[in-house]
Amino acid sequence: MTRLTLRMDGDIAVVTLDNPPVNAISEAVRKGLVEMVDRLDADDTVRAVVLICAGRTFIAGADVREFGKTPVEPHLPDVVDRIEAAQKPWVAAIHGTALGGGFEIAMGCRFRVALGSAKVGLPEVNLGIIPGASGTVRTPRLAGVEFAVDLATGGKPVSAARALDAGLLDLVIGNDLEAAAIDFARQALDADLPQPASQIPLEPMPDAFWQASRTSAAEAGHQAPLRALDCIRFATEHDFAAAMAHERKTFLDLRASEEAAALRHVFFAERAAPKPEVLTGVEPRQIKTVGIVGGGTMGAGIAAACREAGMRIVLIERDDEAVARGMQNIDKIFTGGVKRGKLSEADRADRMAGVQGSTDYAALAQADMVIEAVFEEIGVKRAVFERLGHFCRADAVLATNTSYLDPRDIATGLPHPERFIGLHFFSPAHIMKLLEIVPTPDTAPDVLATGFALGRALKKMPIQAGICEGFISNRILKRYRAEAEALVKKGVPIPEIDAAMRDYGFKMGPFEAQDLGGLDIAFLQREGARDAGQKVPETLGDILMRAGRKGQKTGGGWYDYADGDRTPQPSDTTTALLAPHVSADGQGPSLRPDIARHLVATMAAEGEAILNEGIAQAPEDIDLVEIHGYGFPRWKGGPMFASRDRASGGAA
Ligand code: T1G
Repeated sequence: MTRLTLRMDGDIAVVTLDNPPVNAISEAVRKGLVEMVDRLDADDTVRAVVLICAGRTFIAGADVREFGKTPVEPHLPDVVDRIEAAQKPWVAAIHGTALGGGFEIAMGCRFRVALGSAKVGLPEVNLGIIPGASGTVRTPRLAGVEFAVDLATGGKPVSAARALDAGLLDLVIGNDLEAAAIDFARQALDADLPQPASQIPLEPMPDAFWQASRTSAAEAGHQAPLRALDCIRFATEHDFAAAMAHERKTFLDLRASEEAAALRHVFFAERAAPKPEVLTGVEPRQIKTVGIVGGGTMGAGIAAACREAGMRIVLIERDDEAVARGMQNIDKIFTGGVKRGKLSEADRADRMAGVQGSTDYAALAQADMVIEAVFEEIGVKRAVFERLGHFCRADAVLATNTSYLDPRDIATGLPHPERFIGLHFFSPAHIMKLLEIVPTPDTAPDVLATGFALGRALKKMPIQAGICEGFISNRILKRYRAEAEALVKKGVPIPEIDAAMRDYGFKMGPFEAQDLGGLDIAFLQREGARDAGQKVPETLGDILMRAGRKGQKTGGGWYDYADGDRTPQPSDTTTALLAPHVSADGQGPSLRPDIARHLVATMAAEGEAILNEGIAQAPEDIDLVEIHGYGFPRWKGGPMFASRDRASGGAA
């Protein structure tokens, strides 16, 4: 329920907007603001107006839920213009995040004051659109063209201090925002009012600036940043009215685009996934101390991520030397943060002070959760959990980080199996956001809720996955790679397949990625399955592995690599090795868009099977797994979204 309330503080009107959860600008808000301007303009007792918001934040933008619908008057640009033209000056009082249309409304006000903790920004490009209510026209007038280009094409909010420095704010306030804003308004009346933003002149910029800006805007991989840049440039070369018309036309064009639909799909999917409805009301267990068994790359990454979230860490390794190595691996991560300026030396020391290393499982006696990250072999894992079952509290959550093994096999014989769960992290675990949460049939609901709570605490994207080989992520990856190899067998050149997926928006194609990570990892999985008696067909990757071609680490895999150079070079050796398996009749797709469409449809087909088997809870979860686990381009929405027309039988 939207409320726009008015109270008078002497001759200053205080207008408070209350539209939970983030004061998004709905149709009712737009109408209410215009009515309020008319009302206060007509009231002679009012000399100035403070616009402030209730709840957690100033207006966080237009209501994204209205984007799929036909725009309804009053349109936001007109609301902003109406506020700017008000007879009494309006002062925006900002806390939280004034974003998108929220900041555009603030720029329509004559003044802007903010708490020091506030942020302002124009994140529209993250939704595949551009600011549509003067963000590309007023921002350069207030803060200069360069700052406006960074803000509108980068989509990242800036601190109140930076915004003040740039000229976007008039005052930064320590506390009591409303009282300070009222005082500011009263004092402002004693001086000449500044020009409205729309009347501040704009200087054209040299071509070189626009070329350089274009290059960096293009790095986003989709069109919105480039279109925002175009609107800012147009604003420097035309008058306000023409610039507003150009911005509006661009905004409406992008608002209807496939990329904007995809990015909205991802926006809502990312907010739904970490809070599954089935867990509503289920209280997670408190996690303050986390044990990590295994201090290798994965264990150290998980330890660093948990420590960064404020948890105490107990690292367990098999001997003192391994403990020392594990501690170093964790310290290296925090030292990296110091080198990148993210952490101070004191921060690093504080982080490490919260990490205890030991060879004695008794050190886990008080751990609330223990995550195992040891070698991917069933015997090794079972031995770890046998000891955990003995040394840990009965209510300690015990988790395996296995990628491929069946968690039920690992938990065999474990006392209190209800507290066991799979937590599949992705390497590097302190960076990759995807976390697959894999309950067994015995896992208690509050333990599942604890997995999700851990994911949220670590600022990851927690997605529930059922038990099958590879869960959601590696099962689709395996199918994707197999289909890419099938295209090679049909005569589609390896470099063309990789180029097709890069053109589609991936940072790397399937073969380049395998060379980077190493062909040996998947090869060992296949060999392990074969040793266990499973029928696993020979793959092209097996042929390369048996020829010693593991990828970059051996100077050659699918591609050749010159010494010290990581640039993939087409390989005659690989061509010769695979020639007996490549048909000459070239049945595969030849155009890159067709190659990409075929491989994305293959991922979606596997996703459909995963949904039908109940391994994934929703198609959105599958899209998020691919986006956050394997770099599927966000502006394509994920394989399920990208192939949705195909699934419904529509034109793809
Ligand atoms: N519209 C509708 N709902 C929104 C929303 C929005 N803009 N932003 C957030 N929500 C909901 C969200 O779905 C969730 O709902 C709850 O608020 C908390 O969000 C013309 C057209 C503001 C920094 O892009 O960046 O203005 O799941 O979990 O982590 O130029 O939300 O609880 O039911 O993310 O504290 C521009 C998008 C729009 C801002 C808060 N604005 N939002 O983060 O909470 S385009 C944006 C955010 C525009 C004009 C154009 C973040 C946040 P539920 P949350 P958070």
